[in-house]
Amino acid sequence: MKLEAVEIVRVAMPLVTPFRTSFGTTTTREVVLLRAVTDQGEGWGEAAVHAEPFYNEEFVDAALIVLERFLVPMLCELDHLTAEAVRPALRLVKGYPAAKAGLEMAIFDAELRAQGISASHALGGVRTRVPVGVSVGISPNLGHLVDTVERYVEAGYARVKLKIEPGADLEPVAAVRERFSDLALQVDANAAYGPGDHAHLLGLDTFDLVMLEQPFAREDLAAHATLARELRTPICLDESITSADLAAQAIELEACAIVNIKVGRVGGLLSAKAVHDRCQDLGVPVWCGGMLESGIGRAANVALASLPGFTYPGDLSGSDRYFHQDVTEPFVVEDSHLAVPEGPGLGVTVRPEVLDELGAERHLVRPS
Ligand code: OSB
Ligand code: MG
Repeated sequence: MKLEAVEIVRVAMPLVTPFRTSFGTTTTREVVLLRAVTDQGEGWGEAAVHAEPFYNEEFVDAALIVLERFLVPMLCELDHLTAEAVRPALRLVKGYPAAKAGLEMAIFDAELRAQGISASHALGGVRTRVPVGVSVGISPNLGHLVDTVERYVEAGYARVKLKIEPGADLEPVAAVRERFSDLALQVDANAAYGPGDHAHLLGLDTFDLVMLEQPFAREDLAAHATLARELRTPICLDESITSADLAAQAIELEACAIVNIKVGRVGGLLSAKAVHDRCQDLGVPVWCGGMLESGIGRAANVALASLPGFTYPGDLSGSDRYFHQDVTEPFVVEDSHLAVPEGPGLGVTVRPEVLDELGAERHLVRPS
C-alpha cells in the first residue's frame, strides 16, 4: 500500500456535560481525526489527544504540527505501507503516542477495508459485544453526584468509575456506595496524590471498590508498590503504562494488579494488543480506558476490548454519554453492552455533514 495524503481534521465537539478531573474541566472535546488516502482506498483514525498537556505531555496543537511536519511525510516515503510498518517507520520521533496511534489506526482501517476484515477479527477479538462502563467526573456537590450516578445506573451502566482528588474522595465515594450497595464501583485519581497521602488513601478500603486507578505520579512505580502492600483495594495503572515493557516492569514490581490500556497512550492499536498479550502472559487482567473519543476512536476501543484479556468493563460508554451528535453513527447501549462493529476496518463511517455542522477545520497534507 502507498500513502498518497492524509487529511487532518480538527473538530470541536461540545460535551453533553462538563467532565472534571483532578487536572481540569473539559467542556468541549477538541477531536483530531485523520483520513488516510492510499492507493488501496481510504481509512480513518482518531488521535485521542486533549487540548492541554495535562494528562500527559501531548496536546492538540503540538500533535498537529508533528503530524504535518514529521509523521505523515515519513509514512508517505514508504513503498510498502502496512499498519505493522507504522510504528517502526516513526521510531525516530520521540513521544506523541496519540498522534502515532491515530495514523496507525487510519492505515489499519484502510488496509482492513481493502481486505474486507473487521478490526476486532484482525486483532484476535473473541466477543461480539462488550460491557459498558462510565467514568463520572468530579461533581459540584454530593447530591449532584448521586443523581448523576443514578441516571447512569438506570441507563444500564452496572460499573461506575468516580474521579477523585484530595478533598473530594472519601465523602463522595461513601455517598455513592451508601446509595448503590451492589454497584461495581472504582475510582481514578489521575496522579493527584503524593506519597504523604498513603494513610489517607487506606480509607478507601472500606468501600468495597473494584480498583483504585493511578493515585500517584506516573514515574513513581515505587510509591504504587508501597501502597499496594497495605491497600486491600487492587491498584490499576493508567498514565504509568506506556508500553508492554513498562507494563511488565510495573507488574514485576507489584505496583499494580490490573492494567488500563488506552490506544492513544501506548502509541496505537497494535501496541495496545502487545500490552494486552504481555499482561495475559503474566496473568494480569486489563480493561480498555477512554479519552472521551468520538465514534472513530470508540470503534477502535470497542474492537480492542473484544480481546480475551479484557475481563473488566472499560470506560466505554454510549455516544450519547458524551455528545449530542457523534461524527459517526452513534454507539448505543443495549442491555448494558455495546456491539462490536462487524464491518470491514473500524466498521463505522464518518458523516461529512456532521463535520460541516460542527465547523470542522480540514487540511490535506501530501508529500512535497
Ligand atoms: O484517566 O481515564 C482517564 C478522560 C480524559 C483523560 C483521562 C481519563 C479520562 C476518563 C474518561 O476517565 C473515560 C471515557 O472516555 O469515558
Ligand atoms: Mg485514568
